[in-house]
Amino acid sequence: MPATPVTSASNSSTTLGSPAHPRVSVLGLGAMGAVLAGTLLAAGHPTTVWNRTHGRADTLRAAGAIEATSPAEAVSAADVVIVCLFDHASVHQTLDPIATHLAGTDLVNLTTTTPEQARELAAWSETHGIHHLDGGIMSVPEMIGHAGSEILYSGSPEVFGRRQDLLAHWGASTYLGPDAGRASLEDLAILSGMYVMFAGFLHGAAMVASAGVGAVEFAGRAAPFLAAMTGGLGGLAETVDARSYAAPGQQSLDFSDLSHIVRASAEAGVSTEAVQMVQNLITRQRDAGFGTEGFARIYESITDTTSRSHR
Ligand code: FVH
Repeated sequence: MPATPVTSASNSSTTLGSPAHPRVSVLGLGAMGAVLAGTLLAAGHPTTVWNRTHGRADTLRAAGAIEATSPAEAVSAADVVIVCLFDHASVHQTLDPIATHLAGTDLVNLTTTTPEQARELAAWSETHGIHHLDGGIMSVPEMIGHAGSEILYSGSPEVFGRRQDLLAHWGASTYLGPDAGRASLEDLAILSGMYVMFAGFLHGAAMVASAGVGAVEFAGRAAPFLAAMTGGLGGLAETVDARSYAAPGQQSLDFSDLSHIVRASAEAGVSTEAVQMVQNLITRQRDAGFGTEGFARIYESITDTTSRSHR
């Protein structure tokens, strides 16, 4: 949370923005919304905030933000409206009643939604004359405004162009094109990789626990190896883009067979689900005669949904 008060932000009727510091309103002061608002306030933007439950704006108010009593009041004081709520339903519950107030404003939705939900919000915005940009936050609140923070955007190129300087206060901004669903798609795709990796790590931790090894001790050995393995992602990606899996030097599917890991998991008395999921993807390709091809070939098991029932 910023410590710097914004002295110009004394009340909503007299606060004026400037080309360098347009007026912003942030709807939603959860863990992420509060940090997004605080960062803009610290950067000198006249900042109005609103949260469904009263009492979450105290620190921001003390730092110079204006607390609006309703979403309508909040957006009427803004050139740019930032939305960071729980989910797609809460976005509509908040914005639908104030669509007419939002007409003509730039709306940046940073709530995590599915790609189709982002496209739906883009269509809804267009119907109401609202300029919509969607964002996928690839950071946790502590990272916002610091090195390593990144937000993916897609939707209106005009909003991204107009508001690039403002967005830069939160971290690196990457614009992925006019399809409003693209930022969400890439956000959730990256998170898929993270969650499957975390599940694999926890699976390993459960295996070694059977020998009395603590998860912290295990993490000390697993983390460097897993970090080194991410260096192989580029090679996998090239193979997938070429759709040519017979690459010499790559680990074959026959070699990658996980039956020993599945068996060791059962012997350790833990669920085999996490590793069996990968084994199923491998088995489908080996059964189809591709055992000598590279591990990246399991991409075909993932994209060919028709063969799922044959495993
Ligand atoms: N926190 C994180 O690390 C991640 C990083 C990646 C992106 N996510 C997404 O950001 C959205 C907000 O996340 P958050 O961490 O701020 O979430 P909470 O702290 O749970 O705050 C939720 C806010 O939403 C308000 N809210 C919920 N339902 C409604 C509703 N029906 N109408 C209006 N507001 C609603 C809630 O208000 P209240 O409970 O205090 O009244 C909070 O302000 C989210 O999409 C993450 O996936 C964060």
